[in-house]
Amino acid sequence: MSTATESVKQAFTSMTNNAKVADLKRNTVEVTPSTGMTTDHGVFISDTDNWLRVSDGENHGASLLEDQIAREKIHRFDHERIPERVVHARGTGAHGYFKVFEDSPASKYTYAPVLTDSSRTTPVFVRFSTVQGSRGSADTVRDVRGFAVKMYTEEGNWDLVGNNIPVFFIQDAIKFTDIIHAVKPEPHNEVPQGQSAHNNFWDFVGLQPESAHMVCWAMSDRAIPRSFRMMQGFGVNTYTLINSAGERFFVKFHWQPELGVHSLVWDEALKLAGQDPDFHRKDLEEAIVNGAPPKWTLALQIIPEKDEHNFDFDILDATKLWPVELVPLQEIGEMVLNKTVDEFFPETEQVAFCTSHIVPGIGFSDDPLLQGRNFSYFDTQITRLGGVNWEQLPINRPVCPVMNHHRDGQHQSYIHKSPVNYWPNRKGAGPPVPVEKGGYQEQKLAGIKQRIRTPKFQEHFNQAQLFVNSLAPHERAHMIAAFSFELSHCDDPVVYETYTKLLNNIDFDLAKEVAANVGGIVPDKPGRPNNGKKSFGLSQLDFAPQKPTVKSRRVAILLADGVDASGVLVMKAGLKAGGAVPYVIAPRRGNISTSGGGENVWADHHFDGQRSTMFDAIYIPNGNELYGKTLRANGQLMHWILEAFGHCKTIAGIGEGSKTIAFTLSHFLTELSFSSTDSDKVVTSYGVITAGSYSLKSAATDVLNIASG
Ligand code: HDD
Repeated sequence: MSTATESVKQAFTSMTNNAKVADLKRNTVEVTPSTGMTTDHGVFISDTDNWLRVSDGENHGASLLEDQIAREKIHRFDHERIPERVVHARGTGAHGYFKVFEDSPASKYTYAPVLTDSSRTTPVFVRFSTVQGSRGSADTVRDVRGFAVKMYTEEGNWDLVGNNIPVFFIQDAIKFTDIIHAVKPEPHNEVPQGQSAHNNFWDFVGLQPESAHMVCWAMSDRAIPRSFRMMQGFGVNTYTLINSAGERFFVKFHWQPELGVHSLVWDEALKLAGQDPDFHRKDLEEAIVNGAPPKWTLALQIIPEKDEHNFDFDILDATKLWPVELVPLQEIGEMVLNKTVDEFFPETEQVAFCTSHIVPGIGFSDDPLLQGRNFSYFDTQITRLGGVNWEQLPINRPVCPVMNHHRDGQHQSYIHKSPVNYWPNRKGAGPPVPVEKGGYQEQKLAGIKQRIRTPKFQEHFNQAQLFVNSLAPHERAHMIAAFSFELSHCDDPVVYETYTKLLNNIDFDLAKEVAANVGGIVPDKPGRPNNGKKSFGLSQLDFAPQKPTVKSRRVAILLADGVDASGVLVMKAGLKAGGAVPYVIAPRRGNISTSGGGENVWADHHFDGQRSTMFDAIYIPNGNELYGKTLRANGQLMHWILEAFGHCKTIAGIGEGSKTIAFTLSHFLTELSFSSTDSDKVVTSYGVITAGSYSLKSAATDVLNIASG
């Protein structure tokens, strides 16, 4: 998919001044053609194609087990796979950096240099993921997206292991096994893959109303992002910060994408899952390689410790967000992802995050979900990465020194030069010794041991209403469609009836519509009154990019023999200048003849090799009369136009191109009239407003400006 050459990629990579990337070089193997092939123990191999066997030269005899070369090759292959992550198995990652703004207010709240020192550039590795599916599942399924950030700070690694949704399904980590068992493929037949649309998930969430708020987010457009680059990230849990005066604050972390928040529409997501299951993975790589590195602002929500109980929800409850009207966002720095990995397995697969990895100046809260997470992440890596030394793996090791008395274990790769491996020891002050001010000091403990949930943890619908009330009409329509799709896939009436009943506690009209669609019991009165509240930042429309841009947007230029070459070249150059990624698509891949006998145009793909779903916009240039006729006789091209129109994408054309667009749309959508069939005019179309339409409209304007310029 990538259009950039390897050399561009390398040039870009070498621009990256990144301490972690430099550290990884210690383990990076430069594979050169002149290097002879060896076994793992370093002996040269002269034949890797034929197993050593008994033969008289004419006939094959038995293959010999003594062939170390053959045995080693098969051994190594037999053990290539490791257990996939028990959740978030499907994902992709990239390197980058985090930098604090010069006017960051963070030092009021924390002494952590990573959040306060604007002279630092902290290397990061970020892994985005889906939750439910296996390692090979499709990218565009309806699911929560993981947003895990590892910051390699000078004080140790800080892992902010978040999602693209600010709340979670459960309040207490002890329920994690249940929610994950319920959402994962069902145990008797391992169905479905990459979906929550099945009995067990809806059965569980119907009986566990604390999930109501998060379920609404998961049924919203947030769960089908256009790109990892166009979604927010949230630490979700409540952490704490401590400043140099010893004052403590509760904090929530937010990543705000520079490109705004955009989603696919469901039909696109479904189709892409088949047409290009790696759509998001490739999108991230393509943007970085083409010089459009994604960027996020890190913002904090801060609550002083003394105000902990001043809210009508519990600020330690991960099923609740902190409305920005009550706790404003404070921007403190930005993160840029500007380097792709060199090899997927040692970097993206072996990277391991732990919520328990925090650095001095940052602390935990008593959030019961976070407390349980702090146990789980370290633990799971022991199985996944084969032992306790997984933090020594190149991608996981800190860029600052690591020194302690932990020893041995499987895959120990450090050699410690010391006669003692315990503390205290007769060497007295000999290293390593505990230091005066280390991490993990700012813990507050109170209370009596009990298995309880406090009263505020027992209110589950207020914020679900807040979310639903805040959606734009089209977002609400998408949500109704999503609930209806999912519950239609549940064939047990107990399941869909229970859930539609629960929905009535959130929104009467929503519940009525969904129940009618899926065969639930249509309610005749609301389950509880609507609180009528809304909050900023819950609708995606609140995240329009500050500067609309076509940067990194994929544009398909559709054409055929007889096209006007200059029109294509000008548009391509214009799009590239704007940072967009144009592809030429024609009835066949290869040279396409142009009108007037000019130079041929190279088509990157044929009409059936790609689909409109893979692009943000389509453009059809002008050409000669025969060209126009050819276009208008091509059913596949018409499908491109109609599908793109249905997904509310920018469609632009000039001359025969615009005629073709107008012909197609007015032919198939007879109730719409397109006045402009004038061959000098540019025709564009946007369908009904849907998620993402803001950016697409802006993109349209930009495309047209570029085209007309
Ligand atoms: Fe988790 C992975 C995010 C609750 C247990 N989780 C994992 C990843 C992300 C999250 C992004 C993938 C990390 C990667 O890319 O390697 N998890 C969350 C968020 C949660 C959350 C935002 C709620 C606030 N998780 C959660 C709970 C538990 C876990 C309550 C267990 C008690 N999560 C895990 C895990 C995983 C994991 C089993 C699987 C792979 C891994 O950790 O490294 O330990």
